[in-house]
This record gives sequence, C-alpha cells and structure tokens, in this order.
Amino acid sequence: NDLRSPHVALLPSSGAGHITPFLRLAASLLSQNCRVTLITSHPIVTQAESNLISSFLSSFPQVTEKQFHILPLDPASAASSKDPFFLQWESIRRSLHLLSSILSSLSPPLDAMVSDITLISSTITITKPMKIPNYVFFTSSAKMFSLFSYYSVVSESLADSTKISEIKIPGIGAIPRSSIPPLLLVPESLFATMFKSDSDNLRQFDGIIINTFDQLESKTLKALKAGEVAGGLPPLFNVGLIPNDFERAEAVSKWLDAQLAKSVVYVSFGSRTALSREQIRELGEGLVKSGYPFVWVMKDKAVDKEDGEKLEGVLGAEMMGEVKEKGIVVKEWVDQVEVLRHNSVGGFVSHCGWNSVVEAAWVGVPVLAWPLHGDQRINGEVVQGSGLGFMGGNWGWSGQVLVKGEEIGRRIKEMMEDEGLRLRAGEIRDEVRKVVGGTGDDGLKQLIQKWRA
Ligand code: BUP
Repeated sequence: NDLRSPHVALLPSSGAGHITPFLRLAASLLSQNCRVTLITSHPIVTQAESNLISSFLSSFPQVTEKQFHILPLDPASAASSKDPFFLQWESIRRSLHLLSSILSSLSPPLDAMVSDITLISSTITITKPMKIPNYVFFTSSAKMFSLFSYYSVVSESLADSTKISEIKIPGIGAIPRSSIPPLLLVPESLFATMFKSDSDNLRQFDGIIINTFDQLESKTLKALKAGEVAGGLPPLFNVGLIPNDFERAEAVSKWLDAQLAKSVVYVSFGSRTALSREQIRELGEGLVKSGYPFVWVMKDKAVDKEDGEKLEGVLGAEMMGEVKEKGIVVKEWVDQVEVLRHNSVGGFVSHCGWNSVVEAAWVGVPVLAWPLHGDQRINGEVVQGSGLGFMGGNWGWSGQVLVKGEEIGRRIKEMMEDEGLRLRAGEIRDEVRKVVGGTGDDGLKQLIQKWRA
C-alpha cells in the first residue's frame, strides 16, 4: 500500500553541523508524506541550534517534538575533552537508557529510528530489544564514511607512524596519514575507541544514510554500494538534502546587492571552530590583501552564547579600520546558503565542514579549502577531487601552523581569478540539480519505499 505514511523518529546529536542535515532530512521526509517525530536533547548547547529547531517546528507544526532531558556531564568524561560539542554527545550517549519510555509511548509505532552517527552504539542497545528498525545518519562525506567503516581493520597499526604513512582503502584508494583526524592516530583516545566500536556495530543496523551527491563522490559511492570497502555492511542510501525555508536568517543582502557580480569572497569556518586571535588577524590581512570585497563570519569562541567580545577587541583598531573599508565582518549567525547563492559571491573560503561543502556544490560556488579539524581534510580532498575547489596548502591542523596573510591573500586571488574553476563549480551545480530535490532523489525514494513495505 503505497499511501501508508511511515512513522520515523529522528535523533540528532549536537552542533549546527548535525542538527541542520537532520532537519533537512525531516523536511524531505515530510514532503514525501512521512510522519516525523523529532527527539531534541536538552539543554541545547548553542543559540544557533535552538533557533534552528524552533524555526523548523513552527514551519512544520505536524511534527511531534519529544524533548529528551539529558543527564549532567559525568566528571570523568569532562576530563576527556575540552570540546563542548563532544562533551554533549557524551552526555547524550550516557542518557540514552532514558529514551525507551519516550519511544514506547509513540503512536503509531515506529517504522524506523534514524540516529546521528555520534550516538549509534548507545541507541541500538535501546531500540534493538524494542524491534525498531535502525538507521545511521552519517553527517559527513561518503569518503569519511569509507574510513569509518574500514577503521577497525587498521586502527592498531595506525599508532605507529613508521608502519603506516597512508591507509589504502579497498575500492577508494589511499588516504594519507596527514589527512586522518588526529585523534584517530591515538588508539587509546576516547574518540578512537568509540570510532572503532561504532564501526564494528554498523553491521547491526538496517541501513546507512549519507547526505552527498554523486557529482562529488561517484567513485566512492559506487565502491561502498558494491561492498568493496568493508564486508557485511547494511545498504547505503545517499540522499541529497537541500536547504529549506525554515533556515532563513540575516543574509547581508543589501550590502551584497551593491557589489559587482562574482566579486565577493565569503569566509566561514563553521559553527564550532574559533581561530586563534593571531590567526584571525592574519586572515584579516589576507582578505584585505586579496583586493576582493568579503563577507567574513568570525568566531572568537566555539559556543556562540560565550562569544561576547566586540569585533574591535578581536581585530584591533587598526585592522578594524582596514577591514571595514573592504568588507563586512559578522559575529552573528548569517544565512550561509542565502549568502552563497547571491550573484555577487564568487568564492568560499571554507573549513570544509561537510554541510558547507554540500551547500557550495548546491549553489555552484568555488571553494578554497582550509580544513582545521577532524573529518575536514578528507572532505577537502573530496572538494579537490571533484573539481569544486582546491586545498589552500599544507596549512596543518588548527593551531599547529600560523598561515600568513600574504599567502592567504594569494590563494584567495587564485580562487577568484580561476575561470575554469568557476565553470566546473557551475557544472557541478547544474548536474546536481538535474537529480536532487524531493521526488527525483533515488536514495530518499528507496528509503521511504523500504519503510512503507
Ligand atoms: Br557559522 C554559520 N550560518 O553563520 P558544517 C553556519 N551556518 O548558516 P560545522 C550558517 O551551519 P561539523 C552561520 O550553512 C552549515 O549548514 C552552514 O555545518 C550553517 O560545519 C552549518 O559546514 C555548519 O558542517 O559542523 O559547523 O563545523 O563540524 O559538524 O561539520
């Protein structure tokens, strides 16, 4: 019966980079006549996440929200990391035994539970005995997923740099040691231990959902779907999730309207990465030296609620003057997709958080990749491999190297002046738009058909 509406519960973890794709998935499922229950974990870490969730819920009143009140952070975990998002994931994981009463109260019963990749091993211990079909939403690239699914094979040997300078993943190729998220090179770290056991646990799931486009990662998707990377994995559904109206926010449109076509550089390092003061000033210098106008989203603290310092305090009075003449610097949340799709924007300096890469492909804007943490260098390789952009240089992980303004300026110019790159980014956008967007999306269709069956 094709008209049955499957009931799906979505369990995102924390950070805009995780919440946003979950809400986009929810919007796509609703447009295909699914029932959606959204489980929101409280307290919420950032204002940006609260705003996104509220706006989503008021745009889609048919969604059931279940608020999940998590336990306070365990002091032992607090010692394991300084990253507020990582700590929140840990608290959610520790609280998940409290989820069963929420899940059993849902009516009609669930056809599927979709959990964020950072929560999967804890979720499944609750949902498996309840016989709820379980799906993983992997919120990064398919290439990063190939490393994730293959990780348990190589984790031990990775610790010794003399043994392994790259990982050769069957069907994918080599990932150099320098691109591997640094914590994965420390096998006893909490992150590496989790990564390994989650990777093993994948086989207990009914399916894996990845938000990516064939136009970015066709070879990787093919290898994964053919089972070349790791044996026994559940089916993979690649869904191309697109931005939605509930995300609308300030987009500095008036200022952008006054700029020449394709002349503006947009700069953002995502919702959870603050550069050092020193690096912020070098970046300011680089932007001024590039000669192009810019919109720069500046983060001085990882969590927006704690980001109280005025721009002038961060940049210093002199640089503030220079920067203000050439561009716009914002410390508030901007509507990134709306900025990127403005006709005057011609390039994106990005940390390559996966959502940013997907958005750049969706609007066809070239990317200068400056990965800083975790999966971002692997995502940067996808950017470079697909022709959407290129890597800035051997700029190290965040905080390891001070990238000088001179070099940043030069690389920005290179991006803005490369006609071939602009054409390729436009082609990627055109190809993506032929297949993605609601009903044309095969991955999403197959997923919903499976839930309806
Ligand atoms: Br900052 C900022 N406006 O001002 P990523 C971010 N975003 O719309 P991250 C805005 O947040 P992870 C802003 O468009 C994207 O959808 C942006 O996700 C949006 O990076 C999202 O790009 C950020 O994946 O998350 O935040 O570093 O590390 O989980 O990838």
